[in-house]
Amino acid sequence: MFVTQSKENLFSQTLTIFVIASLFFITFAISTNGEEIKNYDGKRLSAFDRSYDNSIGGPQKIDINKYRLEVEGNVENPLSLTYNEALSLPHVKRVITLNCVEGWEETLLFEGIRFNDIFKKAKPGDGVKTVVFHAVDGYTSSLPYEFVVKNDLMLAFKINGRVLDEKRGFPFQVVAESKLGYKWVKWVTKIELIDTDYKGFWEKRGYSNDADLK
Ligand SMILES: Nc1nc2c(c(=O)[nH]1)N[C@H]1C(S)=C(S)[C@@H](COP(=O)(O)O)O[C@H]1N2
Ligand SMILES: [Mo]
Repeated sequence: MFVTQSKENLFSQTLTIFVIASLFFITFAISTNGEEIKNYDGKRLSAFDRSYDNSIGGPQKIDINKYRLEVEGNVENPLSLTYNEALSLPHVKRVITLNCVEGWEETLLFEGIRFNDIFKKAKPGDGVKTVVFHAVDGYTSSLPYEFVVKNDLMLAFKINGRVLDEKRGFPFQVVAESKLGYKWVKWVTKIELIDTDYKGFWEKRGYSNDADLK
């Protein structure tokens, strides 16, 4: 009976309960992937979860074990990186605002890898003019190579401290800082470097290929 237990027994019981509770807590913290960051650098961030979705095919499921980030086109060293290989590149964090042509905007803390680090590995050839992004839903868009290099753009894998999900573009979203939302390709599978201009999904349908914010 409990009342007749020795002090040692009580102590080991308490310790066992404490250890089990801690394990539960750690498992929970890992599975929820940490608390969402709500404020950063004195800036109030928009929410990670939203009800609306304006992507051409809706949320996309990607099997991360089969996933490869391909880098090809006019490059000396074509790449086919696993998720972990891509994440082994240095990480950067920035608060950036996305503006959609529909009129809404959101300010989020993006964490990602730098295109310049990817390019360093792939070794683009002379004459590369455009970076084309291909996505799992068949969507494409592009940015001028010089623009990506000079602005040190990133390919994000986290928003507000949380790993991207099926809606947010897991595993990677292009963070096309200072360009309209349709350049921010989600569910990226391939980065293609070409020597010509390119028109993506919305650009072919009449949206400006510059996509500069007005
Ligand atoms: N693969 C893919 N990426 C996409 C789209 C899409 O339909 N498919 N829509 C674009 C448009 S129009 C906008 S405004 C942004 C929205 O990104 P968000 O989910 O980060 O707000 O995603 C862009 N990236
Ligand atoms: Mo958009």
